Amino acid sequence: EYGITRPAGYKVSFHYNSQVEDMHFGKTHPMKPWRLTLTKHLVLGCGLQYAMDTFEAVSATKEQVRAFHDPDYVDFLAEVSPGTFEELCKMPRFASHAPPKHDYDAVDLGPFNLSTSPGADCPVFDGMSKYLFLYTGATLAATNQLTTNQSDIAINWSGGLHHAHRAEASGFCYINDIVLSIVDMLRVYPRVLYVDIDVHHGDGVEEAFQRQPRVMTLSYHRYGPYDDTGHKFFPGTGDLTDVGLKGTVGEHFALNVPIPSGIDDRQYKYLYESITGRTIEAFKPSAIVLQCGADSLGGDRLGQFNINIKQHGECVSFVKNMGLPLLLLGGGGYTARNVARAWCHETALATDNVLPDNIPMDLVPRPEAFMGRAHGEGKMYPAFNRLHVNDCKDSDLEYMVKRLDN
Ligand code: TV1
Ligand code: CA
Ligand code: ZN
Repeated sequence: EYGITRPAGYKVSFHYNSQVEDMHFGKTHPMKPWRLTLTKHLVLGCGLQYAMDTFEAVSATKEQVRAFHDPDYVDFLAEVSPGTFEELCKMPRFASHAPPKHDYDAVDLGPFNLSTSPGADCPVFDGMSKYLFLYTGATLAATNQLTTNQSDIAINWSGGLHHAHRAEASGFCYINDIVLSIVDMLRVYPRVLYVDIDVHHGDGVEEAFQRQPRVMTLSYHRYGPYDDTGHKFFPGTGDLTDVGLKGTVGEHFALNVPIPSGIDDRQYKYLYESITGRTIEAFKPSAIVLQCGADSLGGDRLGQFNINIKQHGECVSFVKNMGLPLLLLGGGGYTARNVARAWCHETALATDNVLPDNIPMDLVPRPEAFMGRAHGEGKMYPAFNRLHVNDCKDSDLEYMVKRLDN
């Protein structure tokens, strides 16, 4: 309908299973799987399915998940539900994974950082096992398309859960599908570059490969105090000095770009293109995995950057232009309509299509709108749509590029 065509000379595959959409982390939890429904409808509404091979994902197996995760953790994830949680917690082999209890803790945490308390980052919810093994299955199918040369770019917007550890859920992430994908890629590719544009630090992926010189991890993220509470922006790691595990062969195969709040398109482009460009030159990856977390967009409910969809998409185009096998994954993204617009636009970029203008690229209200002028009537934007004050100094960004350039 919009003149969508298949890309010339290369193949793109799209991996998804609609069953992930029906899940609820909890009433007020910011992670909304239905953002994937919006994304799917926008992708299909634009006709992008005609530009790629679409695959219905099947669940990963426990054995596949054990390629990175602890076997007890995998069994727990496969069996847990709100109804079985308490009983499982009492079983000795799971109870041994419980954290020490403090009565000042805001939420009760069970084994593996899982919880049924309402405010938990990683709640146990109905259908959780299905959800976890499905998004992982989609990432592994996408990976298989690349490693068998059946696709040049493979996409799974339901994946990209970068905080999960070997035996611990963290920050809305339970199974680290990214680590599982890269472990599988290492069978066929000599070197894999992981780039992470989610507003949070890709700590789980970095940690998993901290001793592995064949995997370079590069994360751009908000870093520093969250606000005036003194708390650090989650997860609080990923400083400039964090370059992989010292004294191992993995040292210097991790890079971190800690960024203050409010970074704009121009500044982000400068950082991203100079640092990613030089990293690719130096590391010479055989394949690239890009975690496209959409919480780095302006107006995100949790994020604190001011970048627009156009620049977010240019991060995708930049690595795509390297012409290497490319895995595109989702991740964070908490203002659902913007997540869908960004990932649909990036599906179009991956397939060399241009979308009609009625998918807005500018999410961030202009400063004058924020001041209540441009939109007349003195109307204020709702709190979650407010621009963040830009604390990024160009001179500091230049300093970071120089420091990382070695
Ligand atoms: C339940 C209900 C959980 C409301 C969590 C925001 C909630 C948050 C909630 C929340 C929230 C975080 C912390 C918790 C430090 C921890 C997918 C002990 C309104 C990849 C994960 C952010 C980001 C975790 C994941 C963070 C990703 N922020 N309301 N929780 N405390 N956790 O700060 O990188 O995007 O916020
Ligand atoms: Ca990041
Ligand atoms: Zn995030």
